[in-house]
Amino acid sequence: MPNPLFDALFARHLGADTPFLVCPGERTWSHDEFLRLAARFANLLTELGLQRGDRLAVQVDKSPEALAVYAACVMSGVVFLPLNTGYTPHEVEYFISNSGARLVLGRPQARAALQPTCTALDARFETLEADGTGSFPDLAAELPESFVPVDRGEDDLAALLYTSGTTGLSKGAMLSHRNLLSNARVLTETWRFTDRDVLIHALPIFHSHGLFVACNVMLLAGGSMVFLPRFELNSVMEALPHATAMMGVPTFYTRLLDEPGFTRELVTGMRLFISGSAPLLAETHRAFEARTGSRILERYGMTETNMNTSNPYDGDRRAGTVGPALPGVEIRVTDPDSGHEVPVGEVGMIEVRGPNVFRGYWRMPEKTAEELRPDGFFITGDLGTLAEDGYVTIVGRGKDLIISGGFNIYPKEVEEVLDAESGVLESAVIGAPHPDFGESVVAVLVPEPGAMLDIATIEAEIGTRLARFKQPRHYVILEELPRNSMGKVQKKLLREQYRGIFET
Ligand code: MCA
Ligand code: AMP
Repeated sequence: MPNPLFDALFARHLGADTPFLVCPGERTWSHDEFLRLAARFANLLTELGLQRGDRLAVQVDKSPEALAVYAACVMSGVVFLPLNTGYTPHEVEYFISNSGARLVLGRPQARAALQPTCTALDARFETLEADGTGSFPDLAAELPESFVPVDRGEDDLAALLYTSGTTGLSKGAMLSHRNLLSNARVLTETWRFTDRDVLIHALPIFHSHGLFVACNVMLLAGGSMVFLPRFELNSVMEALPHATAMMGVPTFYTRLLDEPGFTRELVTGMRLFISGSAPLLAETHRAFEARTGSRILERYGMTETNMNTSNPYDGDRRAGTVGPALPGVEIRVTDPDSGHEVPVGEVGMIEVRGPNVFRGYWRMPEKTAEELRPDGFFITGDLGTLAEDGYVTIVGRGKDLIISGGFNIYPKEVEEVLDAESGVLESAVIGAPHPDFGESVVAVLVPEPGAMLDIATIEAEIGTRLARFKQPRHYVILEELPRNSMGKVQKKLLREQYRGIFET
């Protein structure tokens, strides 16, 4: 019976003694060991009554076991819904309820906060710890290590990844087997991954970048990954001499460049450094080449579309651009008002079409219709140009979005929480350049007449509602917000005024 992702990514590794996940200081998992664990988990999902198409929400630390849950979902036809480990229980409740998850897998310390929601929504809660123990693996301990994969079609959902929007409301991007597999195939080929590759994996596995771009490509290529719990400079430095490739957000590269021990000699075995999820400054690109002799390969993607463009493997990896469309992917740049294509070289809205483009937002047909055109083009919200030779340059965002260290923050969501604070009349949240995270969050607050705002109290209170990465790192108090003649807050002015706030 067909199951496109299982057939392409996993079936070929059954019984293979080849290394898959190298966990420094712990152990190396072979492909076969990994698949046997995934099969036990798949058996458990079935035993717990989850059926094809049911959602499994997962908020756990990165570990081989956590990745095996993804594999188990593919095998059993369950839709995998990974969640940022930084989200507060308050944020997670929305995802459980919106997705209608049947099972929630969390860290043990989350049980007290999430169990009432799970009970109310008829979802089961089980645990998985960073070291791979927990109630979920316990329940799977005695189950068979083989599993007949459930029949799935190309258009069936494999994953639901939530992404925020300018309205502050998170939307579940529905990703099909076709979406994920077509992209994994194209990337493996474009970036020349083979079973001889060893990828440094220091990204989280709750986003497309660390999960699909990295893991699906390596499963398809048959190589191994140095699987690190997070980006920790020393561990990455230790891994570099044993690896051939790394995928990262720009912060990875600026942190490496800040380390004097990061030298050309350390990376002689590395054939490829890939960057994405946020803009890589041209100066970082040049400094990296000067230090290592390697040109970082920058690519561009989104949760809804997987990867869209990539600088070439051979040929010109142009600093400040994200390269041409990947094979099979179409890019056009349009006038945001009319929707008509703009002339070559002119700035407009980047639109994308191809087998990589998602199937729409979970149970939000009106949101889907706003962003997915009837001809299949997805309106990315990114502004850019398309050169004569097909290279895309992103010049800004039409959407009000801050990207901090590769994590997206929609100002509206933060403003809503700040506006609810006592004494706050209104707020405006903006991004300012940050030396480590690329951009970071600044909150401009206007107090109610006569109110004295205590920032420490506000920080403590919003900490229970917003993940740490979304919380402002600088506060400004103003008597009023700058507005244009239509009454709209002029964020551009605020961004200009506070752009130096994080400079060292
Ligand atoms: C951690 N913190 C952050 C971030 N990460 N704050 C803002 N932005 C962040 N990205 C918080 C911590 O909670 C901590 O809080 C403080 O900042 C300092 O933490 P630090 O130890 O410096 O951070 P870290 O653990 O080293 O993490 C930084 C990181 C990490 C390595 C850049 O955020 C990361 O791995 N980012 C990758 C994100 C990613 O995979 N994005 C892909 C999205 P406190 O101040 O309380 O101590 S997928 C996507 O965008 C599309 C599909 C694409 O194109 O790829
Ligand atoms: P997400 O919603 O987390 O998938 O983030 C997708 C957004 O990240 C895109 O719409 C872009 O704004 C941004 N992005 C991803 N890759 C790049 C890149 N190489 N350069 C600039 N922005 C990028």
